Amino acid sequence: MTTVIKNGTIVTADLTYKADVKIDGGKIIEIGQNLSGDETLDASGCYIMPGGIDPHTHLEMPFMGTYSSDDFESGTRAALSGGTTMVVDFALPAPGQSLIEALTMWDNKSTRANCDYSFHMAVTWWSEQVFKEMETIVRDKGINTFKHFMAYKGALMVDDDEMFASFQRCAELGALPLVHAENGDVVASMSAKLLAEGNNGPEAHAYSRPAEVEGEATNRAIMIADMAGCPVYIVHTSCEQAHEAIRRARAKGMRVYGEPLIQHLTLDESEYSNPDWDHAARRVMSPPFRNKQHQDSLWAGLASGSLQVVATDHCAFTTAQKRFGVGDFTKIPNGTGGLEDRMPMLWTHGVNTGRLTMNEFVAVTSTNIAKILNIYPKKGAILVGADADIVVWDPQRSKTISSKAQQSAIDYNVFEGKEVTGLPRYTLTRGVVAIEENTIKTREGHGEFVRREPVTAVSKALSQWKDITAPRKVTRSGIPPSGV
Ligand code: DUC
Ligand code: ZN
Ligand code: ZN
Ligand code: ZN
Repeated sequence: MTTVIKNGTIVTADLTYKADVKIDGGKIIEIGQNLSGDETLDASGCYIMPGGIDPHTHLEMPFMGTYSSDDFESGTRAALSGGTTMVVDFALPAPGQSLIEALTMWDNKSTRANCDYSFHMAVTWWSEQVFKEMETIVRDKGINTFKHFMAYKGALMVDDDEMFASFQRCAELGALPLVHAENGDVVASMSAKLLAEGNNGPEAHAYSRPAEVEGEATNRAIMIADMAGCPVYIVHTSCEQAHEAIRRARAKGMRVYGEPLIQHLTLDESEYSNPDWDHAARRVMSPPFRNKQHQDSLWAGLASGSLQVVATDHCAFTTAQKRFGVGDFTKIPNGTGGLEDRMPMLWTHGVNTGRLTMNEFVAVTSTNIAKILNIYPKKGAILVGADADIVVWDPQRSKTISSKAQQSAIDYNVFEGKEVTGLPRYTLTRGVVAIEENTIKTREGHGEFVRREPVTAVSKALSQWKDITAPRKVTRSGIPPSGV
């Protein structure tokens, strides 16, 4: 059976033009004028764009004594409802646990996905076993990214020697390291001090993680990647200090990528001074929301290309879960939702305000990350042969965001009450209509795992320390001056 999307305007990362799109067997088979097929979807007044890819989600993740509340079913339903057709989730081994074993756990959870998905593998500890398993993960399991936490001391955090070893292994395997860049030692020390001084509310979470701890760790991760000779991807870049480190490295010729979240772009630190404890705690995430100067820096980075991807770090906890931290902000589960709202919020605050062009919108929500993850043009493209992961975007459709109408399983929404203009008319996952305006037609289990092959063209280090594995022996001639 063929489907034709008619009367719309195709918008990709580099082109805008009027054409119909014909789909068969889950793929785009033709792009042209006056196409016909067995089924027609009307895109009059709409843009036909590659479905969004959210490269940063935590679905049903064990974390801080509980599990994040959206699983692969509700999470991917929320994604599709907002125009996102692929998610990349983090498989997280507990320290000491086999990477392969952790991946099996994530494989089992993901069978419920409504849209396609992939995984990043986290390196939360270091050993000969991890070194060996990384190769299996890349070669056999089709995963080309490894995540490192520089924060969450005593839990997920790796220190610099472990990170350096893992980055070198990534360079050998053609894998891309990802980094949660916050100085975990400083955060732990500041958290303890704040608590001891009686600052136990959610606002103290933000005080314990200022922009400096993120800037410092971002610089450190970039320098270590340079020594290891690999590119590096900084997740949830939230502040000017981190953005500045990324800009500087890119200007020097390094492959360094930065990923702001829709939350940091559109919500600011004043959320934490809300007198309602629940309101503030629901917005506790790491890094925390920042002030307007930081937000302006992130928007500028997306426009100029120094930051490449907008994600969500979707990690949703209910109010009841957030209340684990009453009396001690360090026990508030870190995380916010955003999967359903990323695309409408970015369109409203980016495209509708003139901060982003439509083509830049497609680049930062889909195409750039497809290229970085080495799945372009299967994903992230409107091209013959690409997967028909498509959003038919109606720039006139509006709504007020409300937890009452959301797909996410939690009982609130951090964007509650925000007006958005620009929403999907249709979302298609491999050619199947999953969303038709307000009608949800998602199919549990429709989602497939997307393999990602290693990238052979890894960055060559710019650092002076060119050959790390075999440092040159210093040979000297002559006799040292007497007395030395
Ligand atoms: N930050 C969060 O807020 N939640 C999940 C993990 C993270 O790094
Ligand atoms: Zn160590
Ligand atoms: Zn993180
Ligand atoms: Zn995360």
